Amino acid sequence: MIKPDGVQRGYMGEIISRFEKKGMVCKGLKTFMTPREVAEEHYKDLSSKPFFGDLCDYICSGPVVCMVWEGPGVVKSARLMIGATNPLESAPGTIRGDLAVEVGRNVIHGSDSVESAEREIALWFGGDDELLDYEMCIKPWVREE
Ligand code: IDP
Ligand code: MG
Repeated sequence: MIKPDGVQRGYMGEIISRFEKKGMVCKGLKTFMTPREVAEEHYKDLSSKPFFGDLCDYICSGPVVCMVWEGPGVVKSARLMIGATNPLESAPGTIRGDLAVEVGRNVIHGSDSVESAEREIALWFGGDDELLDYEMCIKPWVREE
């Protein structure tokens, strides 16, 4: 998910392009103004942290872009492309390493496990009618199988 700072800074195209170029397939994408309850549910594991309130304010402060990307090992691969939580520790070449300087303005969220991805897709998307089932015509040039 591209966070509100990523949208406001004009990085939608840049970020989407990185996943496209990698060879991942976009199975869902939408802009969304996040209701407070959705932000709190999304980050419920962090509800005891001192920054929880500011984090939910941040996520609700403007439109986000929710995305579902498919590919081999996509959760781990996307997390590597996104970089460390603190952009000052994210490697150059990663999204956060290249585009951000503060942990509270780190431009993108990525699911940290397949289970989290399933939970988050169910939370942010309104069911299967918002997700696509298709193949890219370039698939044989990206995937060996
Ligand atoms: P992640 O986004 O890399 O998975 P998490 O630990 O799950 O990192 O934290 C979720 C989000 O909460 C981070 O992306 C960041 O925006 C925010 N956050 C995490 N740690 C801090 C902190 O120490 N101060 C302020 N915000 C934080
Ligand atoms: Mg996380």
